[in-house]
Amino acid sequence: MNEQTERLTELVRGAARIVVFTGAGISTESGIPDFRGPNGVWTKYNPADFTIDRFLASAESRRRYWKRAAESWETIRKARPNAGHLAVVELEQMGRLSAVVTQNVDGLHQVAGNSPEKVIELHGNTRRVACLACKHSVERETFQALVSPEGDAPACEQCGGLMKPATISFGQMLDPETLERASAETERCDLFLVVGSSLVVYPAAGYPLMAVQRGVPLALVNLQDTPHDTYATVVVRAYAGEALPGVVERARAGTPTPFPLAN
Ligand code: CNA
Repeated sequence: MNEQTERLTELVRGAARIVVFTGAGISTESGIPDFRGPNGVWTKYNPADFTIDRFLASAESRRRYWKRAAESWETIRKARPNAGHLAVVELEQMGRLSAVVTQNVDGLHQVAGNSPEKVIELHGNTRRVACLACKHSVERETFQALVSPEGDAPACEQCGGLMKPATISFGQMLDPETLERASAETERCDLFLVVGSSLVVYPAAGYPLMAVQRGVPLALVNLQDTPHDTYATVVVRAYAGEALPGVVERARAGTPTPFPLAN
């Protein structure tokens, strides 16, 4: 264990209300590519093809969207949680996790075993498909099977509207209630732990800064530099799945019993 990992262990040991804030980096070890890492999605695709305007533009652009979506869905549905996700579950079992605030849409925190009510999904969840007009939603697994190989997707069975994976595309509004829940958890946490995020996508990247403004320690576990590194109490430059399990284990070993939370 290096010095930074030791410091992170101490912070976890001394915290009772941890917010774990995750990005695509926590899921790369499960085989889901991130956006901005060296093998990220943006090395192959143009972000402009992923905007809501592009989706709404024409039947042809929606066919292209669904053809690409079929590929990424295959990766996500087969992915299993990795040691990083499991370490976050262990934090919950220790009674120290207030919330997971995630930018991820893969649902792997819940698959790993975190309680669904602890997971705040800022950018939605791709395991469901929802109508853009009436919000009626169905399981992605069932819906994807109805999309033709050419990318023609069925309309909403309730109102005939356009169906799209229940994620926030670029240019789409984030859900105010979800943002509010993430703010409330950030306001009451005593450690803000970022795992696998480039911290360049806003408003999400504003939460760690909100914690810093309150004087709460900010810890980062990330392979690359981020714009928030200078505000962090600890920066661990490592694979999440390699660093986190040891940190959580050692924090647990050094603590007699979890103290009660004022939930
Ligand atoms: P990003 O911008 O792609 O950044 C990922 C960061 O994680 C990079 O700085 C990497 O260096 C770092 N990283 C990669 N692998 C690891 C690892 N194993 N351990 C530690 N660090 C690692 O992703 P962000 O989440 O910051 O960007 C926000 C976007 C990406 C959100 O809108 C997400 O919805 C979107 N996204 C989500 C997924 C998913 O759900 N798994 C996948 C790809 C993109």
